[in-house]
Amino acid sequence: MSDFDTIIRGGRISTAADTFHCDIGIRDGRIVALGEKLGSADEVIDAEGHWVLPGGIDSHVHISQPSGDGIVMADDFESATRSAALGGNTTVLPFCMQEKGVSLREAVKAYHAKADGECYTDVSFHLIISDPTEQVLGQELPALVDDGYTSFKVFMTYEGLALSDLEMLKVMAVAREKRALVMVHAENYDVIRFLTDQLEQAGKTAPRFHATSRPVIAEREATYRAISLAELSDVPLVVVHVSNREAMEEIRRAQQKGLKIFGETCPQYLTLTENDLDGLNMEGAKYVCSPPPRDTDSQEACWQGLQQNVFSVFSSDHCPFRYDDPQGKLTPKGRTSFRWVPNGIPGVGARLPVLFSEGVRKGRIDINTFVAVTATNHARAYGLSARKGTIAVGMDADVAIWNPDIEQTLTHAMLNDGSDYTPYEGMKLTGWPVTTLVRGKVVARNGRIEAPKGHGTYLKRDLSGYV
Ligand code: DUC
Ligand code: ZN
Ligand code: ZN
Repeated sequence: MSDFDTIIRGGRISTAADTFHCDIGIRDGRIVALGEKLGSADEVIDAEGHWVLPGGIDSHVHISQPSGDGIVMADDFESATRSAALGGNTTVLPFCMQEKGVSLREAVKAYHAKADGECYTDVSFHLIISDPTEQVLGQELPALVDDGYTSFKVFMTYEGLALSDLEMLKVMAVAREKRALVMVHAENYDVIRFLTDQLEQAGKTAPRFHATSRPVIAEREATYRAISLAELSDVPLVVVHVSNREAMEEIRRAQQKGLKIFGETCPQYLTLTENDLDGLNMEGAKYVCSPPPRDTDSQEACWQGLQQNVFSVFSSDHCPFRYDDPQGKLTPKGRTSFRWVPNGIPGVGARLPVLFSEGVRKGRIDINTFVAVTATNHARAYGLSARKGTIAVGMDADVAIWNPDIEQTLTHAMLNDGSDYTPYEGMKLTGWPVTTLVRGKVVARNGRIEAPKGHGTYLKRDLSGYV
């Protein structure tokens, strides 16, 4: 009988803290040994010349989320977690969205039904609170936190989702009581509504004006307000998908005051600008997401946020719609104004290669920061660090093995998601995750899926390490 089920031999391992060379011994899905020249195994994976990292945890993805009015998301759980695994991820955290008038419990039940048996990576769900009724706040939400749904997102914009300040305070009061973690989409709804109407009246309806309708001021103001409400409520807060310097500086200021305010940024804010929304005809719709990509100074600020620990997590905000599809971005229902273009872009498969290449290989961040912002900090923030997010004895064997030197041009075909484009098409990338193991099983290798769908399981979470 072999000593281990699997040995990953001879790789260069990096965690959020250290880099060292050794073998990894895996049994029953967990790391049981780190050492030199470990004995025998049923499968030995040669990692000589490769970098061995904790599998990515993408804590901000949208999968099979109801998107309203004839619009359909491009990914279900099978295709999204397939792309995630091919891109070096081992866990994703999508949002289970409550629609107005629907109970949270019902929403959670429906979402589990979509995910069960469909996943290649492990999954867990945040909640989106859109209808904070007395029943939701008093009964359902507290019970769901006890059941392992320990984080929830609130929106300050979008019809059907935006909460008033009063409603946000009520949600935060539950979070304080239950020690749950609140995430916020911070953009000023009234500013966006006002500017959208004005732009349309002036005939300015092209995708580019999506960015004009959601200026930095709208994000900065809402960020400041959300932080203020969190301070008043005495709760930690994650400001998600931060796109620019002013919002980043609001978060830094709060952190310097000693508040538990955390920041997240995403690949689109490091690599795209609002000029990408300028494509011919409706091509710019491919880049419509919210907040929108900004300018090169904003990109620089987002890099600084990662370098200086203002942002602790780097997520994809994968929110996929097909482009050339009546249910997607291109003139939904024949409507041509940017107002109707579904907000969101795909990125779950591209997130890690883009940051590895643009960040680590170009010398903007070191490999330990890469691991922290793509895996370890996500596990800590969202109550998974007892099992996930690092390479250590006793942890789940969630591992991505990288060829750090391979040079490729990114194409949508490499990502294997349900969309029909990637906003990162044509990027020259150095480094790629060649093998991904989820709880010790090879799920993706050399661009192919090897595990059956359903290997990925649902994770009940502990309370956040940030609370
Ligand atoms: N917010 C998200 O979190 N994702 C996609 C679109 C949006 O507005
Ligand atoms: Zn959002
Ligand atoms: Zn999102």
